[in-house]
Amino acid sequence: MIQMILEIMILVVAVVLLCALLVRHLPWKKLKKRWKKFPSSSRVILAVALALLIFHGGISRPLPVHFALPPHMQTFAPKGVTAAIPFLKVVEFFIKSGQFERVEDIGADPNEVPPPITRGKPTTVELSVTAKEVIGEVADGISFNFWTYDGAVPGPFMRVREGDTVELTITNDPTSLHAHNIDLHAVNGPGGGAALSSVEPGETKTFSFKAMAPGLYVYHCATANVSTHNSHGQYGLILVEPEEGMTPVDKEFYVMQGELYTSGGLGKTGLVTFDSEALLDGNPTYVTFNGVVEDAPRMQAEVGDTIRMYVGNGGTNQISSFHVIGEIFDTVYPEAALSSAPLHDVQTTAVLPGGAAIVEFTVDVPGNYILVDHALARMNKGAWAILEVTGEDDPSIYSAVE
Ligand SMILES: [Cu+2]
Repeated sequence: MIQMILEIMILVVAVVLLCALLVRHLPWKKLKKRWKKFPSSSRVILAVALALLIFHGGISRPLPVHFALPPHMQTFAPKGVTAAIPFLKVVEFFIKSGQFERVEDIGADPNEVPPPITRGKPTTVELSVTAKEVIGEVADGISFNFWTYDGAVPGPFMRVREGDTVELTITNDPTSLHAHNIDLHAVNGPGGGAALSSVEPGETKTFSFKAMAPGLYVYHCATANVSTHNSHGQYGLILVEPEEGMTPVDKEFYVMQGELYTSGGLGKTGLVTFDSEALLDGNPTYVTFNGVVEDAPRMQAEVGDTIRMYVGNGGTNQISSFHVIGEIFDTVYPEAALSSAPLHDVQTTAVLPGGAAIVEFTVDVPGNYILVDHALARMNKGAWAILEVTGEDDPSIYSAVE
């Protein structure tokens, strides 16, 4: 957006200078005399020709493409809402940018998984989230205005049991500039909750739904333009445990892939702005696990640990080819379908935008295991995270040969 404003300013200055030059040097009196010598019919033809030329240019391409799109963007989403942030909201953001909370670590902690549910019957569970627009760093020195649930990307991991009634309260923080809501894929009902949960800044609403089917489900903001809200960081996972519960493991982790679309390209430092064209092109600047390019391992385990990863894809556009370098998944629940038969001995599993998978494996050898989207160029955009494993070596499984 800043780039666009600068370009318009440069254009205006250039036009003013050009006009000044014309006023100063063109022989206006001579031109006026010659114009009068034109027959009136020729004058009309010339005027119409010039008007057509200008008008045609105005319709087909009024401005160079790279800054023509956002302010005049036309897209075909419901109600014609475009992917660009409304201009007045952008201005409001820069006026009020001091009021946004600066979050030190915007990336959700992959260890923050609520404990397994031990009760044997359904109940009513009260959950709450706060939609909050904050400023955080996707990588060192690269800040972005994230739109979040509870100030982190992804939002909090929710855990309920099949048959539970969930009463979900959503508050939109008073500092927000935009309305938000929540659409949970675990909901049966129009909008997945979005229709009942749309909150203006400062507003709170509660709705309830019955968790009817076990599985691991994505939730996200579904306020128009949906992909704009989604790609600012508003997504998370809710686990609906089956009646019999999840089999016990030593470690559970919460990992969610997501995309960020920013102007100025990969590595541009400072407060970078949202790039709606890149979003529509499906070409993210950053692809991350849990919101940020990792600067230190966030997951630890011991040799022999059984590990379960709840893996989601907040999107907006790309399918994740989820793989852990140096491991084979003992068990995978494709598409997180807990009622279906799992797969065994899997190398890479697809995690669709707005979808999830559950993978389980045992770590046999110490060292660093890198989680990736195996569309490996995305590693250069940040799509990796490290599981650090300590413990006894086992040369019978993995060793150098002298
Ligand atoms: Cu939103």
